Amino acid sequence: PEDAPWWTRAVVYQVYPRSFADSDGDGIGDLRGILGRLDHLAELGVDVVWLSPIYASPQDDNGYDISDYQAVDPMFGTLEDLEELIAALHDRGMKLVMDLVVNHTSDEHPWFVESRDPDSPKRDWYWWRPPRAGMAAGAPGAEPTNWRSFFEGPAWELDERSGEYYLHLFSRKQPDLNWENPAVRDAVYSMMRWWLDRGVDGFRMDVINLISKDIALPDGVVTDGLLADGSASYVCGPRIHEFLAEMHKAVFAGRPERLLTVGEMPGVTVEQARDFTDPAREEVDMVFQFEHVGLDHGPGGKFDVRPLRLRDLKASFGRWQTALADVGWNSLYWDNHDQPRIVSRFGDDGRYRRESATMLATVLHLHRGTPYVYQGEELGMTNAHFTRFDQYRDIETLNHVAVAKTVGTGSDEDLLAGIAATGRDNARTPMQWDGSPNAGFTTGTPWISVNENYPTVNAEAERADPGSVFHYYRALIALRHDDPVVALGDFTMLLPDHEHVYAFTRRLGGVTLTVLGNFSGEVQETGLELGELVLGNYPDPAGSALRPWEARVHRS
Ligand code: ISL
Repeated sequence: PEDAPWWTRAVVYQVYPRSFADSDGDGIGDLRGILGRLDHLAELGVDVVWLSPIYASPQDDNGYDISDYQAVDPMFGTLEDLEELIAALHDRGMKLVMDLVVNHTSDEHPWFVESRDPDSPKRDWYWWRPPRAGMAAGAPGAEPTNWRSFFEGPAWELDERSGEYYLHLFSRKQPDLNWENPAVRDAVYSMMRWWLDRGVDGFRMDVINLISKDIALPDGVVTDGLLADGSASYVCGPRIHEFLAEMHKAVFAGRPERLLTVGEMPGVTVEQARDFTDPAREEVDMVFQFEHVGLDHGPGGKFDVRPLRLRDLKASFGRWQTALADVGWNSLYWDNHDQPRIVSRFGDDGRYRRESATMLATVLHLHRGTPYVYQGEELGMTNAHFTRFDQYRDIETLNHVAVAKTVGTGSDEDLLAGIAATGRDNARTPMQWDGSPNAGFTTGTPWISVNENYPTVNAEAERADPGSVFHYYRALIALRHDDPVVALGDFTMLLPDHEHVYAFTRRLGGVTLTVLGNFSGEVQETGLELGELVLGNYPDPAGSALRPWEARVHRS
């Protein structure tokens, strides 16, 4: 246990800068806003801050479209502000992990601007292709492949200048870089070294398992309409392990012990994740997988929501715990800037908001892996509960609405219900600091509405209340720091078929922790023999039955 990497005992906190704290009243969060709120992070006890993109960007996808990797967007501040933030975090014993978005750039990045010229040496830095054989550029279906973009419509955009198309798996303002070209890879690695030399402590790598494409660019199988899922050609593509191993050698070799790397990997399987995180292969420390956040998606995709079946969640998490037990490492998350709020999603954000938020936290944090807390999760912040289309800002949501309205099936009511349940803006409403106007987030007009529940759900109120979600998160984080069983114990699932109770043990050196979570608003009998209570979300201890949304950790 002593020689286990430091991040087995660490908890990471994600800051989405646009929505965290605004220091200058323009309605958008910024770096000086974060600097003013470091006491909150220190009090919570987190070890690492992961900062979503603050680089120069046209903000088509809130900064995940970068036009200069080595500049801070003026909207967020200056490079000096960032250096001050790094130093201030280090002074308090915390690390800073930056977002690395290198599957694509902005179409306004100088590399892409140059690449539009067919004769430029940068032409091959992106995926340029002529129209489909025998078809005129711009004709319906003339795109080089039939792939659908993640944000609706074809994954190819025609550029009139050359009459060729470029690939964009996300928005048309996010052209995909061509990782086949060694000059692209070198440019990325040297940019990464530049940041490490400035003191950053690692990277969260955006959709990093999409960087290697099948160069034959085959069509996908069409299921409806004209477009197809092309993911077989780019999810964990042919050279992905080679590229990540090469990156590790070029960027991290010789200095990895203080660093943390986490690869965001939609569609990654548990077998692949084990390889990616096998320390002997030197690729990444851990990955974000997506299985558990797809369990409530219906046949119509993420906006077609159905209730979670707890057995599916247990089967999924259980499989990941087992597969990465001896080799590799899990990351653990409920929320981030792309997911709805967990207390609204799998809990009860009304009567049992406090109980269900803390139960969900207990179950997640007691697994083996590195937990990630997304800003506001530690307050039990809820979904936005928007009721009108004009309240939404996210490109994925807005494109989905536009397509649904064109297709014209389904009512506005159903459409609004879908985006209210799973839209990404649920996680992007401003951080709720106190009960003052705009929740203390800004003195100006926030770029997206503040959740109406801020007078009761806010950091100031929760700091003053020992029974709050905030203080419960503090206790959970401290438990991981102090108890080697939480960090490194073996995992065994209990009651896998129980429909409402999540139960498991962690074991190390003769100590057993038993973790219980009631995923319902009714009393549930477990029939389990339990030891001394270490942590629980009800003030008074009870017997073997679990009260509504109760969570407990017992030691024996
Ligand atoms: O948000 C999603 C659910 O529909 C995913 O498809 C998401 O786009 C995917 O997880 C990749 O996310 C990352 O890359 C995107 C960016 O929009 C997300 O915010 C980022 O986390 C493109 O850079």
